[in-house]
Amino acid sequence: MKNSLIARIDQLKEQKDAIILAHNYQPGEIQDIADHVGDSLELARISQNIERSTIVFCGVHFMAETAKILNPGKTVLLPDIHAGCPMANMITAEQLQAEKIKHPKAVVVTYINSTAAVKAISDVCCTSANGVKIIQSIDSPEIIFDPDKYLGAFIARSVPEKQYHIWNGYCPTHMVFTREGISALKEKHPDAIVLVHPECRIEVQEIADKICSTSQMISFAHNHDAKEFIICTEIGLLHRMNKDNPGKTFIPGSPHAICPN
Ligand code: CIZ
Repeated sequence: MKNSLIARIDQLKEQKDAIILAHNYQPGEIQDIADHVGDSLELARISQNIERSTIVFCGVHFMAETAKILNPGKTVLLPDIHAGCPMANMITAEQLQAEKIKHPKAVVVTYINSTAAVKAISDVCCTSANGVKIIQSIDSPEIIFDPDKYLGAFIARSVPEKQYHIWNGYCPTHMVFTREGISALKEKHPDAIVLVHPECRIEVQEIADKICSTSQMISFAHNHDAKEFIICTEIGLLHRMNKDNPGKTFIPGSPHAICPN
């Protein structure tokens, strides 16, 4: 049954001149049928070099929207139109406009987990993989960062010479990781390296061995000698980590870290 479904998907891809992109947070079986798997920055870059006329984007709304912004001439399909990102909906363009009026000299840096309307009135857009570099490249001493307060806090700690106005948004899925939960796992697996996504609470960031985006977690774990890793991000990422690293063990920081969207 599964094999015939996969064959049918492959056939449809040819017929419709389509390619499938899947985010690192997708379930394993979706990652396995995708032509490319990656984080939002990698997939945005890949989307610009695609020869096919249709992109099927297995991710949440803002990711497919980004692919469409970068490829206005292509058809971008989001298989589930209700796959939104709760964090992206935590700030509206009107709210950001009001923030800009309050801090007229600040440069607005918006996390890619945001709507196109919010991006349109921002100065720069960043991802969790390049947020620190983006802020370091900005001359202005004053930054409005939105919508994620935890990524904002991580960036502010990494580039402390600037003054920040950080929006109060967050990712509900990353809230399931707690200091107690990770400490208990660390007791069971004392040699494990703790990799924490910057969307996690500050108390969890504080006990990380390394704070990094999904793509950075993948390369860090691949290149590190350790055999065990505790992974604090959406559970879909473990599929790729397990596949790429036979002989290493990846322990979810919480079994509940499943994005409902
Ligand atoms: O940039 C992305 O794709 C997101 C949402 C997280 C990450 O760290 O990859």
